[in-house]
Amino acid sequence: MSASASAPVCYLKIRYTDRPHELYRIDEFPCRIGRSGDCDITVQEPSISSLHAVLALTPQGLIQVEDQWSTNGIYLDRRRVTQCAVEGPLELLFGRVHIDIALREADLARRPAAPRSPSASPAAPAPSSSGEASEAPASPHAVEIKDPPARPSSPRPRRSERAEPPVATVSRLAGSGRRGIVCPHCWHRFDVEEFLFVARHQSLVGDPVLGADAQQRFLPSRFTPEGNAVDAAGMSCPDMACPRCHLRIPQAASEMPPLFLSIVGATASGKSYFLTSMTWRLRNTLSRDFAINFTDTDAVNNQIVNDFEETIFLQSASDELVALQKTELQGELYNQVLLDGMLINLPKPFMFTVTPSEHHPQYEEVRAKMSRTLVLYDNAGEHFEPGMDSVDNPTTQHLLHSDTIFFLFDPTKDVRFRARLSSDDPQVAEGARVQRQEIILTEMINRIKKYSGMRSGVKTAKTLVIIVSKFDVWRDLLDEELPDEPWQWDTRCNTCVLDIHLLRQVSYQLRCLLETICPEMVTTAESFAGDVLYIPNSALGHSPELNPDTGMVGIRPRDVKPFWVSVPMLYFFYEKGFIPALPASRRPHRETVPVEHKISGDVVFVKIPGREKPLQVPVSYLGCRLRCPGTQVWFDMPVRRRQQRQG
Ligand SMILES: Nc1nc2c(ncn2[C@@H]2O[C@H](COP(=O)(O)OP(=O)(O)OP(=O)(O)O)[C@@H](O)[C@H]2O)c(=O)[nH]1
Ligand SMILES: [Mg+2]
Ligand SMILES: [Zn+2]
Repeated sequence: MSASASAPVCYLKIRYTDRPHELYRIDEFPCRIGRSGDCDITVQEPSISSLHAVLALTPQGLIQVEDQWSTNGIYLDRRRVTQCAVEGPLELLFGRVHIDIALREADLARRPAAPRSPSASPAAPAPSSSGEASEAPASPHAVEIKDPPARPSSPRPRRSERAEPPVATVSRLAGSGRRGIVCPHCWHRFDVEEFLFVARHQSLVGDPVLGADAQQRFLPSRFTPEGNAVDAAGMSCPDMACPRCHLRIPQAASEMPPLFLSIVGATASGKSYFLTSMTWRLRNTLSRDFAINFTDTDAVNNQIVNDFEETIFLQSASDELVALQKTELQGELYNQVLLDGMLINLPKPFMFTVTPSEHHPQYEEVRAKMSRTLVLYDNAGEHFEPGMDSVDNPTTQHLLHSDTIFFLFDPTKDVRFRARLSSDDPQVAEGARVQRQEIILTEMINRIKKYSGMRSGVKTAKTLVIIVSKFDVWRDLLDEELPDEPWQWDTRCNTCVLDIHLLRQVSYQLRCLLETICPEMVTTAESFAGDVLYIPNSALGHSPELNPDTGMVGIRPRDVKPFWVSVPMLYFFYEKGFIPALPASRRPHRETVPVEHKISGDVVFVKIPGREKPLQVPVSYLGCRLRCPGTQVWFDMPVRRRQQRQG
């Protein structure tokens, strides 16, 4: 993609002390800078983290440098910064490497050539705050900076300045070619050789990041024949940890690339019940119906969700009222670590190992692709509220790494839905809590945009699934008979195939319903993602009841009948190519009417006979067979052409 004349551009100079400077012209954002060969700009220097920083665009179009939880940080004027805008020329220190960034190439050429030591006395005034500094390369400040004796003297950088390579344009394919390990706790990206090991000898306790009681973490120099590290007391240590947050990463998670998935929604929208019912169902159906094994990567990490599953599905007193606790804002669901002198709460991820079963029809071909660690996060709804995102509480940063987001929209929290419902569910009772859920969605979008530098007007490549929860309460509003399982056995595959045509058709019906009742949800979702799927869902299949003893709502385990609870995840697996779809030839026969259509941007205008106004259908439904919500006639959408996505 080439930049237009008005597109934001900046220039970046790496002032190495021992080799020629490098100069880059950057017109693609976000631009990743780090030691890893996967970064857009690779800086081969030990003090640089594998992914150290990104240059991102703010929604206002400003270029911003953002630290990516690097170990040695970014310094501006000797102060550690997590982000700073590139408004004028900036002279930064990434670990021990001097990196200058400016909006104009000419501004970089004027920077003082002498390298500075990170331990130097006060640095020159920041160019961004003092125009003169950037104009005066021979300023006293530049002279004042002393090189450590071992460092090369100033002529060398000058030579290298002359030997500078021609300006390179950094171009990058969005999301392509990433390697390395991503920590499921702090999302730090690192190379496999950076893994720390967890000391096992009892005497080796006290860790600077995890506290005095934690076993020490160490970079090993000796290994056992099995590949375990050997700690200072000579013990064999199999457990590995992240070099940044020091939290333990199960071995399977280090071997199988992660698939991050975020569950988002307002408080009490049903996220925890959904997660619990979904994982329980997946354990039971995936192997039987789709030849996929779905197991805990590590029982310790998944203990909370396992306990939840037991509460609802393995309860001995199945007639007693039980309830899952509300997701806490702090406490046992979070790991507290000391990073950069700050106590930070990181949400505990749930990790599942997904592998094809040996009887999978294409076992050999798909084994590598399908062996993945599914990493899920269950936040408290409050974490998604505006203003709840902070440096010391980066609890929703997984959003950046997830390529699919499940957003739970709860109709019982919407007054307009409530007005159409006649249910005795306590959640729709007069006075029960209501919430504007598009604000949560907007905040989520803003966070993703802010941290990833997504340009305004560009849609994300992430898939957004709007899960409309508590279907048991609003079932009558959807004019559609739904089968319990939208998948069928396929004798050729010897597994089930997902009825993707039904899912798209139901998604369209549901979209029409939401567009009528709460159009802002549809507009907000579709302004962010080109691929939005709407799925009805009920984690419980029936309403909770008020427990007179506690005054809280609870459920009786024997009544729980989840509905379509595994469907969003099956769709996710289908999108990843893990499970097959029902062939179009096996769709049920429908009498369709011929329609005229016109594609305009991301909308298809479909002229239906007997309807005055054309239907406006998103292009993501190209190739689908849909039912017109008003006339109830079936029609075929034009066939999908290649669509461009970005983000
Ligand atoms: N009718 C009905 N109610 C449900 C269903 N699933 C969950 N609920 C109710 O929704 C309420 C909130 O569910 P949670 O899963 O705790 O909500 P949450 O989104 O995790 O909330 P936070 O943890 O506060 O963010 C509970 O009182 C449940 O009884 C469902 O399928 N149908
Ligand atoms: Mg919860
Ligand atoms: Zn980490």
